[in-house]
Amino acid sequence: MGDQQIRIGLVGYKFMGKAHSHAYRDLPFFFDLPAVPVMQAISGRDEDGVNAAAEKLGWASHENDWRALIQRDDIDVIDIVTPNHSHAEIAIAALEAGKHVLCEKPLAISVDEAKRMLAAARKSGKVHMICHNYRFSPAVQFAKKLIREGRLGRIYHFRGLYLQDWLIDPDSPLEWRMRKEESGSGSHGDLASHMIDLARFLVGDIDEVVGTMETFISARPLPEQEAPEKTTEMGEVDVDDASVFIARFKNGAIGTFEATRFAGGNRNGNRFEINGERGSIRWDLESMNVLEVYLKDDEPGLQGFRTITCTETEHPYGNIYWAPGHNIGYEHTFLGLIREFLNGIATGRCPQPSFADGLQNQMVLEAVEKSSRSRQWVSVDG
Ligand code: 4PW
Repeated sequence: MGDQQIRIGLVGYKFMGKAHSHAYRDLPFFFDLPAVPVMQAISGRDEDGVNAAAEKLGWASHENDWRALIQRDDIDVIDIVTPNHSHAEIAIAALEAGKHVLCEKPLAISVDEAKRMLAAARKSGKVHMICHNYRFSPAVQFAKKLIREGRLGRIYHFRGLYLQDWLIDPDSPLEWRMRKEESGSGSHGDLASHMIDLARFLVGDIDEVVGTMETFISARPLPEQEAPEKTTEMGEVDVDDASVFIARFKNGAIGTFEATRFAGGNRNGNRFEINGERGSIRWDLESMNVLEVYLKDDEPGLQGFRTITCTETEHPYGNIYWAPGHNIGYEHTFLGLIREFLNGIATGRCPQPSFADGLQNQMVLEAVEKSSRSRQWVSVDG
């Protein structure tokens, strides 16, 4: 194990805070890292909440203001897991203070913000990465390998679905993910951004889009802390509940994307199918170790999708955790990503997906939003 330490400051501590904290804790258990992460400090506005999180998640200290975290000279990395509207301000301040930055997705709430974040990252010379963790599933990495090797030939189709159902109940209370001011968009930035990242990673850049977005339930009960006396008080949902779009890729492929929080029975169904001239592949997060592969050159009579569990030495990231054949889970996608981030800091190179990928992603998101308003095809590059 290397002697170098990388001291982390985490801003936020809820769902993604837990996922990132778990990764920092587990990485040294699995790997001989060139630089070991030290869980130095966590920040959050609520003293009781952040104190309890620091203790539970294993952080050495805590702050009540992210600005105090950034000012500390015993912190090398700022890791941002806060609501989307705060990403730009925190990331830019952190980069200007000389910190490396890992940021949750979507990078920002607008293309303009994302551009400013990338400019600050480039000016700082620091390592920057956006947390599109699903790239680091071994089956997705194996899909990339097959495509890179030309096993599917020319790609014709990308078909992506990201289906959740946690908002189907109209009594489900309003929270930041349903408020445009804080989230930028709804299922679009939250779920479609992951599909866009996988599509860009596996197929290539998107040229133009046409899409539509819908809000099925536009008023929801305010959460208890905002309406303690009147639990029936309602607040406005001003983001999409679902977004669908068609895309033309720069390499001539075409794609369809559907993101929704209203697909009953689908808790976290992140799926894609890719069809090429020589074969097809399919992946589903809910069976994330498996890649289904069809190769056109297979013997007649034996043709069809074969089910490959990507836990062998031949599968990138396949058996880096356990011995071949031993499955891994959702949490390992964060280990894979953060391992690349730490290696990037140790070696002075910026891993992908970087803020440049985050900006490209934001440009696709925003083009779909424009298309939904204008009902026209919109070019991603403007
Ligand atoms: O990656 C997914 C997110 O974009 C997550 O696992 C859950 O759904 C939490 O936020 C969204």
